[in-house]
Amino acid sequence: MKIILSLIVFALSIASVLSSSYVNFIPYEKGSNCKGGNSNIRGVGYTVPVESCITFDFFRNWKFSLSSDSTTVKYSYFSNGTNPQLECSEPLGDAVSVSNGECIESLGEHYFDGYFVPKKANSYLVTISDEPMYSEFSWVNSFSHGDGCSNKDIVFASFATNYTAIDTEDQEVVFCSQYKQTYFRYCSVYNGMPYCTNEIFNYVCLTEQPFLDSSSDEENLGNPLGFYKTSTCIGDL
Ligand SMILES: *[C@@H]1O[C@H](CO)[C@@H](O)[C@H](O)[C@H]1NC(C)=O
Ligand SMILES: CC(=O)N[C@H]1CO[C@H](CO)[C@@H](O)[C@@H]1O
Repeated sequence: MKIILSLIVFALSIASVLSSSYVNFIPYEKGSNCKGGNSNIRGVGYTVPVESCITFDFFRNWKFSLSSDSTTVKYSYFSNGTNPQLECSEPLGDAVSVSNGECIESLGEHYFDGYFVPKKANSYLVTISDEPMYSEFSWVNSFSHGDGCSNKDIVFASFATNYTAIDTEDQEVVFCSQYKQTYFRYCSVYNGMPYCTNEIFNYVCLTEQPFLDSSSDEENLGNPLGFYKTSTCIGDL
């Protein structure tokens, strides 16, 4: 009975997330003031449904909420110390407020996707939309919920424009081939000789742990309702 009840609650919390809008952070070259069109769109961006509590790792959590006139989104950072859980009740620090069409110089102290931090800082054009928005010709790493992996079911996405350098010890860039496949290119030094390797990095609709608003009961259910991850290239390459 308890399981059935929490399944219902879980389904409801998903339904409320899916009906909401998205806030998108489109990455621009630092100093461009988010102007200059496609040639200044560069780096790592993010798309999140508003009215959601999200996490990648259950350590660093964010909550997003939309103003009643749908022009502003506030987000706060939450952390439960070393205890992994999805929890958005006591924010650390002040909420950040961003408006549709605004160009912001940083996301605040923390990146939403700690696994994928760009080497170079970006400015971000904030947009609020009914569907997730990505820059064209980007690699998109999206998490969705539902049957299959529809664009409408996305509960979080990070994306990167072609040849974005990632902040790791190795020289690492992500790029899209002409066949729309994602690659990571690693460059390093071996026996004094520099060398690079390309590794394909495509995932289509893989099962993934749920990571949106849920009680600990729901977390314990694992993945009963179909959360998926897709990493792929988009745009007319
Ligand atoms: C991405 O960049 C790489 C390296 O410069 C290039 O070979 C490739 O064609 C680019 N992909 C697209 C879709 O432009
Ligand atoms: C450090 C910290 O605040 N830990 C809390 C995380 O959440 C659990 C469950 O609510 C609490 O018991 C911990 O005290």
